Amino acid sequence: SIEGAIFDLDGVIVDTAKYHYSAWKKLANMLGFEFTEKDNEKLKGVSRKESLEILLKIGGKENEFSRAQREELMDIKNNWYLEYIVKLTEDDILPGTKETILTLKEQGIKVGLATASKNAMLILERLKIKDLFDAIVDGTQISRAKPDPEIFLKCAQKLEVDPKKCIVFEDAAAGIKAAKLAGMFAVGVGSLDTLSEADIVVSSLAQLVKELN
Ligand code: G16
Ligand code: MG
Repeated sequence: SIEGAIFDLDGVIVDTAKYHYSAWKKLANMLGFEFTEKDNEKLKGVSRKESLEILLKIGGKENEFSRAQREELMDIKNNWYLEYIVKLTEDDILPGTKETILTLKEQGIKVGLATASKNAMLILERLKIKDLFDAIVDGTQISRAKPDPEIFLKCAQKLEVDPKKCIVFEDAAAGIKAAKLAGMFAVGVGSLDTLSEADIVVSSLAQLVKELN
């Protein structure tokens, strides 16, 4: 039986994925190449550093920048991203999110958040949902990015729940892989094309809530 539920942030609870995409696209254009929505799937759930590496490879510029320049490029992208993030409000919480979390809690299930984002605390403050979680693991607390299972195992540990008794809600292929490697039940939130490794796929948490009622 399930004793813990772990949520991804970007793309599951709030659609910051579109802001990440806009900011990365702007960076690619600044560097002189195109970056499509399809390219962007590869960046979902992946750390900022890894995302830049993937982006540079897409533009054929993987050998062009020093470590210091790469840090600078990541800062530029993050500042563009933050321009969107500071404008977030409670209205940006995706439909079905609170209902899903509260339903789980009513059943005595502990609820955690596992996000690769280093901006997570700012986002949670803007959305005013920090207190909903019994445990939070963000990008500042892990050393290996998804698809490594580290982040989910750490979250289960904080929740004091056996990883095998955890269910994960994820929108990224890398996150589904990480959840499966952690021995958890993986719910893909999005489309079956990109999330075929998940145990089940729902189009959104709102759809999940509808199906449960
Ligand atoms: C999120 C996004 C990724 C992003 C990563 C790092 O992870 O899905 O696309 O690259 O965070 O974000 P930041 O640049 O804010 O540190 P998740 O795990 O919440 O989907
Ligand atoms: Mg995500």
